Amino acid sequence: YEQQYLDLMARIWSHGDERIDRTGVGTRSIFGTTLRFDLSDGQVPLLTTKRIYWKTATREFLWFLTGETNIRPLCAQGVEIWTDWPLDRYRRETGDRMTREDFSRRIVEDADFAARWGELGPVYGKQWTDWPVYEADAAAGAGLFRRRERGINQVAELVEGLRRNPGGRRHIVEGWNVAELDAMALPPCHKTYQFHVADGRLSGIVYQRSCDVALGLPFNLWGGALFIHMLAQQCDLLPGELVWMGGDTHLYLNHGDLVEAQLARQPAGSPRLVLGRRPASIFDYEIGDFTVLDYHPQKHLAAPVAV
Ligand code: THF
Repeated sequence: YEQQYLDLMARIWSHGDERIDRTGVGTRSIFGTTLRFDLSDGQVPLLTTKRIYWKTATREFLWFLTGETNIRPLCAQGVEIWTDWPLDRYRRETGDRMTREDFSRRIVEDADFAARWGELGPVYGKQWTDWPVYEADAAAGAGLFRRRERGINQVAELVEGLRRNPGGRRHIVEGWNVAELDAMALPPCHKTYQFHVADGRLSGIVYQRSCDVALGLPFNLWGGALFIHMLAQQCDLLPGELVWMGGDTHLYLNHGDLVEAQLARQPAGSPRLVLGRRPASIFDYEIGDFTVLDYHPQKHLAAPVAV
């Protein structure tokens, strides 16, 4: 299964179109790619050619499900994969060169500081669990609308929908709220999830408009697989297949050392995910509920993240 990832990496590195991207780092990019992974029997697309911090990726995913959009709960758990964007904004707006370690510590220790500087805007968690709804407000006058107190919980509705009407073609969770993109620190990358039930098995598509193949994709594949495994458990289905589709699928030019080192390695083993209990709802999973068996990765390969 992992060979697909390595082949994608090799193809981008040798044939990708080179351009200077939004971050100024530069990428090689191809457009429109598909990967498929069998998730039956607990299989997961967890890379073995470098260590993937799957607990970090799981904590991020559980954070999405809480609806939270502040990095504070992540920093409090030692998860720093979102810290660079708020830190960048803090440095630009204050001129202060605070280190990442100090910034993260301050976010955890000082609630007011976190409220002021740790917010990413209405990103994944907000759209997934509280997509805004506007209602006509007759009291305020004709043509006036008011934001309803509770938005739409797409994830709760997804679980409901899969249980009630497994054959449906509308099992979708959407992150791309066009009206709110400007308020987000970053518009969603893995923007659309669609699910499908056939023969008692739950499959899912992740559509990702922009993909950092070296750093992001291993996390995004894990997230997609995790979502399917959790939903299958909640809906009394078996996990089927994960289909990953990428729009702009790229390697950053400063990831060359990682690409060469990783392409020189051979995948080995088939890790499996075990869910230790069945929580009352999709929102009640905890980090201790997830165990990965047979994971013996080669050593971690570090690479800088483009902000
Ligand atoms: N922006 C860019 N340039 N790349 C991304 O992967 C990315 N994301 C999210 C939003 N914007 C992005 C953030 N997710 C890492 C992993 C996921 C991220 C961001 C960074 C990362 O640095 N991973 C390292 C270290 C992990 C750790 O320290 O625990 C790794 O080697 O895996 C993609 O959704």
